[in-house]
Amino acid sequence: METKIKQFRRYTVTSALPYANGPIHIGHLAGVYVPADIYVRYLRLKGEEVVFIGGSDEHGVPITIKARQQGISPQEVVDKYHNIIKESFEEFGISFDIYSRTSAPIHHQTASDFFKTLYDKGVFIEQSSHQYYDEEAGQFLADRYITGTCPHCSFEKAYGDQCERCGTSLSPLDLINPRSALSGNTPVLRETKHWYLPLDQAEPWLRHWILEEHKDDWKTNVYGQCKSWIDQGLQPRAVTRDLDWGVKVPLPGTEGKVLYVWFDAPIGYISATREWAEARGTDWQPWWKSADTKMVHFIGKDNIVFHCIIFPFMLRSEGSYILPDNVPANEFLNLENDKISTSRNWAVWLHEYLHDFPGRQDVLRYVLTANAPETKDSDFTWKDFQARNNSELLAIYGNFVNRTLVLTQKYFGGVVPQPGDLTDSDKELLETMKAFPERIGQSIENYRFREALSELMNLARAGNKYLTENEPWKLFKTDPERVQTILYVSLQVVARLMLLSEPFLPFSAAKLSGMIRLKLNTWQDAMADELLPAGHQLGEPGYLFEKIEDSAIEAQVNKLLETRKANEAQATPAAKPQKDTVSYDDFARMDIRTATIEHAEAVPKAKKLLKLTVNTGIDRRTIVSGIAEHYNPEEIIGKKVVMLVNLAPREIRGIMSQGMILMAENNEGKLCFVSPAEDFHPGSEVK
Ligand code: B3M
Ligand code: ZN
Repeated sequence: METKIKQFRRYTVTSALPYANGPIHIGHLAGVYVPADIYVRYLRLKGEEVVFIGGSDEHGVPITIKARQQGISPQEVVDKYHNIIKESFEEFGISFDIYSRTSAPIHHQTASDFFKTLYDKGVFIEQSSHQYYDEEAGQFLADRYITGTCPHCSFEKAYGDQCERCGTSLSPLDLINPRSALSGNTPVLRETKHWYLPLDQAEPWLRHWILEEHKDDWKTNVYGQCKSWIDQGLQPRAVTRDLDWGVKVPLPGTEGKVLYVWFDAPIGYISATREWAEARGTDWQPWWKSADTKMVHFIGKDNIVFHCIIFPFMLRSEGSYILPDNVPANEFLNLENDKISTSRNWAVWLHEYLHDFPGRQDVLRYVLTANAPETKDSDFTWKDFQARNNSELLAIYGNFVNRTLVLTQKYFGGVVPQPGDLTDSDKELLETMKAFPERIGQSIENYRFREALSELMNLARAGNKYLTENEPWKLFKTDPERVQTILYVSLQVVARLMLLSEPFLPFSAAKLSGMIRLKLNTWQDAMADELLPAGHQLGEPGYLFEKIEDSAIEAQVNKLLETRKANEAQATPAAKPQKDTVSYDDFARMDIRTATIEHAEAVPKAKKLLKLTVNTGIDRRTIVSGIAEHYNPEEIIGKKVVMLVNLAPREIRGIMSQGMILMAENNEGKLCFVSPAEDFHPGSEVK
């Protein structure tokens, strides 16, 4: 629970800057942009001063790699995606005050100045070290320019900064068998100088600031991740790279060096605020430097360390900045029970959604909020999307509003009727309805958007139930006065729903505002007794939501099935063509037997080899096998295998190898034993 000891005068709300190397998908929306947008729309309605910052993150190695693959410049890559992203956010109603980009000159200036200030204050550790260099490409290999085998899980395509299979954060020197992503060559080590942020020195302060001061108001998933980072012990982190795409290091003699993308990107929030303030002719500094400003960073869980530890440490080291009050990071959204993945095209892309479901922004906003990964990963399915539209938005909210407006039109020409005496059920609804603004507001302020939305739906549900129980359509002939009261009461609920929906369903709220001819005012207005006075002329009733048919859902599900098929086809490599025919006699000359591995050990100085003792049923013999990168000696002792026993003996690394074990490659390129399905004794012939 947030304890309100502090009074804030303004809010600086940031949302993670998406990399401009691909479009936005529903995972980004559910994790970051929809909750951030609900939060700022609510604050604005409350009359708070808010700036909502967004922008594209246009530096970093993935962008330069994409440019190289496509044979275009990094600038062309980011121009393309920045525009797609910006437009789709706009159309989706993410109400940024500014959507900037880190290739903007004002950002280069701001980031460069920030670095220089820390440098002048002596914050950095300057250190030369050996880093991988590709001699053919003439380039140092930072982050994703280098791949190799993960030392933790043996995944062969781990990156220099992270293994995508086990998630471990890596440094290039950790990789086994490093390879340049540029040439495929084995890189060499070369000396280079870099600047490091001494995060190790931040530990006592972080323990106090996060683990004590924010113990109760930061989300448990965020707090837990921070605690585990701090407990593991923080290391100095290089904040520069040998690359030519990024913000140049502003020091003499540093040609070919830029700021690390994770150093410059969060400064992008500051640059964007400056750009926004300058355009309005106001001062940006209160938004970042006044103690009465509340700063909130909306991010996904993979960005926690950068926003809770590294960026705050940078801000604090600089000295004149405030720190975030909260970092309400979300977990991940899956799609149809599978991890969203750009490279596998397993995603619902925002620009495609907007194309396939025109005018249905609010449905997606609703589903992503109702099912938001707030405390744990959650799953988006098209079936659930359809059900939530048809049986919640349409059947509860839409139905209530529509029935109320249509009946008022029909019976009273669309004029709010004069109520008569109120029954207990009228009073009860009018009373309960007044508690909703406070309740929904509290949930939003505590970053519990799912809860807030479900409260909003409870109000719609209460209205719907009231209407169903009072059945004005049956009463009109006999008791039109009672109907006046019922519709008057229902209309008060409709107006309140309109106001309170704005943060969640801004398009529907605007539509409804037109239908009842009531402007969106402030959140506080929703607490008034009467929003639509008797005599007020309403507009034309219409539909807020429409049914989503099975065919629309099937089309989306089929699209995903196609993707899955394409991925599977790619994952199954085409088999090599068949070799020349051999005679039966040729085959019969090969003596293939079952055997058992009885002993295994590494061969000194040979990374790929294991020395095995196998029981062939005929004898016990030594075999040198090239499987050390696929199996540990301990795990294969006792293994039953198939082998060619009459292969001519051969000396390998001074060891006589007598035979060959048959292996096959699995889908991930791992060599695996070919073992008979049934149990057998050593020496049985394979025929
Ligand atoms: N571009 C990473 C991401 O999209 C990064 C966020 C930067 S926020 C300053 O996950
Ligand atoms: Zn790994």
